Amino acid sequence: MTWFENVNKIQYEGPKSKNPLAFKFYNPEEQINGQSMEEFLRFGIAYWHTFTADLSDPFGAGTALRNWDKYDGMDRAKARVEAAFEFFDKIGAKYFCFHDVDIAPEGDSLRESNKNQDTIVALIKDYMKDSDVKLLWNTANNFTNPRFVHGAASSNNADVFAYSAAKVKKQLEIGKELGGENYVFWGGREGYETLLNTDLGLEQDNLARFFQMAVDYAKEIDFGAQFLIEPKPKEPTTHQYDFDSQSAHAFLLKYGLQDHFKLNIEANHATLAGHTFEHELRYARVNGILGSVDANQGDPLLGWDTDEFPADIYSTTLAMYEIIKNGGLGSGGLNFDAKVRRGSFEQEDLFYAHIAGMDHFAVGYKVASQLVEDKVFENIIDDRYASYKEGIGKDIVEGKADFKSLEEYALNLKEIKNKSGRLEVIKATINQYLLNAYAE
Ligand code: XLS
Ligand code: CA
Ligand code: CA
Repeated sequence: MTWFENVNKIQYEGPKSKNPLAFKFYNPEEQINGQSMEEFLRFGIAYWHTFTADLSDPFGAGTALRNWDKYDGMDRAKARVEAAFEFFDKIGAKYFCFHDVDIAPEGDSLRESNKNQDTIVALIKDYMKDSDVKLLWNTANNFTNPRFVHGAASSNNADVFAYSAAKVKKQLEIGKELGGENYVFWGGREGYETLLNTDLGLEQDNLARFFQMAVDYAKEIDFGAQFLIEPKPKEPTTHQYDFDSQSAHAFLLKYGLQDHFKLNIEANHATLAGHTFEHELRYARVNGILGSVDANQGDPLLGWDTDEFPADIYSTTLAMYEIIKNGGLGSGGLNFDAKVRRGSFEQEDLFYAHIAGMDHFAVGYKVASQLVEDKVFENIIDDRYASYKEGIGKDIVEGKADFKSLEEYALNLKEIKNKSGRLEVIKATINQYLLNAYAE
């Protein structure tokens, strides 16, 4: 039985290939800095967008044609597992990610939902035995069902807090069962719609209590996955508590959770927060909390979370620069939390889209490696901050200056000379690296 009969295993054919079912830039075996592209990039497939979603949007019904949709319920869930593992093998991705509700339907009770999870998890485990695909992360969907209308861990309703905890407990057990390398918390409904009926202080305290319970339980069952918080500023709530990297970091520090969590940075969430993707990565990197990446992009003309496949090689280059400077993503990876457009409804579009995403990150990786090797940004920054390497600047960073010594210094300054930031030449240099990387 095959679910993608028109597609064979995707091969690398090089930049000149015109075959839409081949990689042009992602060559899994190519060595960069003593590591293969495959080892460094750690691509992951998002189960929800690729196998579960039907491409509906708030204005229209689903358009996706998926041949496993001829089944219903648990039969469909089983067919999806088969299709998923065929897809992982053909596209050559070594990781996948899922929410509980992506892999198995919810039952009429929590008990029945858990039973459905167990059946499908056993099947996934069987497939994993025969392949080298690993679980990058799993998570509990505590946002879709109407019970989460007022939030999950930050709900005003303690019964919902308890129910949410039970769902995360189950997913921690499943993560352990499947050898998950990370576990994600995305607070889709952890925020508020209006302050007029919200106890913001209690909600945040409860969210922290919830995270601490998760940390304690993972320890109790000896589940060593890296915990990740995925920031997003809004959507579906008006204001989400894990707004961006910086606010998620402040939250972790306030509640003493910083040793247990890193961040899962999503490109589209960065732009929704009014930041660039690289800003979010940089903030996480310099603070030692860059854990994993949800690789997609938004549409600057649409103000919502469009989760498009990454196509902007300027952005993937600057993102890969951060990841290289971070020394890679450790147990994290590049998960395509991206969906084909509603108009790209054929099954083969899933391959075209992932090939494009993988190629665009491969380009970014290659160009960023060259930028790092040539110390392009390092030299610019060294030169720009040179005033802190000697004299008064050195005193400041070494803690030898105070307001009195600085005043004395300033009173004797004859003239302040600034240097140009040279932004135009820097941008031109990046474009030159991009254009030259594959020139003959
Ligand atoms: C939604 C989020 C979500 C998380 C996992 O915007 O990206 O899919 O990645 O719950
Ligand atoms: Ca995401
Ligand atoms: Ca998203």
